[in-house]
Amino acid sequence: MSDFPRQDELGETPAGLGAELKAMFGSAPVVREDIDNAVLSTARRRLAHRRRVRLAWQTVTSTAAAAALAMLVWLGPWQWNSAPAPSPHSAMAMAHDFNRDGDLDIVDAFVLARHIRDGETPLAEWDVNHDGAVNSDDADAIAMAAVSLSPREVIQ
Ligand SMILES: [Ca+2]
Ligand SMILES: [Ca+2]
Repeated sequence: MSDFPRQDELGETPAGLGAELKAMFGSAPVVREDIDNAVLSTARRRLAHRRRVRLAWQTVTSTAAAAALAMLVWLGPWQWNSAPAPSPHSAMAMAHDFNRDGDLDIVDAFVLARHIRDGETPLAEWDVNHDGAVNSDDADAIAMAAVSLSPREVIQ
């Protein structure tokens, strides 16, 4: 808000004010038409330049906002679904995950085979094929399940 009153707020100038101002300061200077036009032309060029810069800036910011939105939409499903899909082996891993890495794979067969080879006291979960004995057949069952597309069919 300007500190100066608007023209419509000033009302009429007091009588004789114009004549007194003219007496004090003389007549308003006469500006040659070519100088007036040059000033006006320069002002218009500068205003047009500001409008172009503002329009370019608006275009850049709008494009950036649209790109950010598109990126958000594009990346959104990956962000929201970033948890890996459980492998068919991971559900069985709890029972036969001998190396405790959260998955059933060939390493578990190797770990079990090493326990058996070393003559360690067998645990109940080592009897993978449920035949009542812990031997290389159990390690083989884990290996078969690890490479099977349907590990539940290999290990019951
Ligand atoms: Ca494992
Ligand atoms: Ca067995």
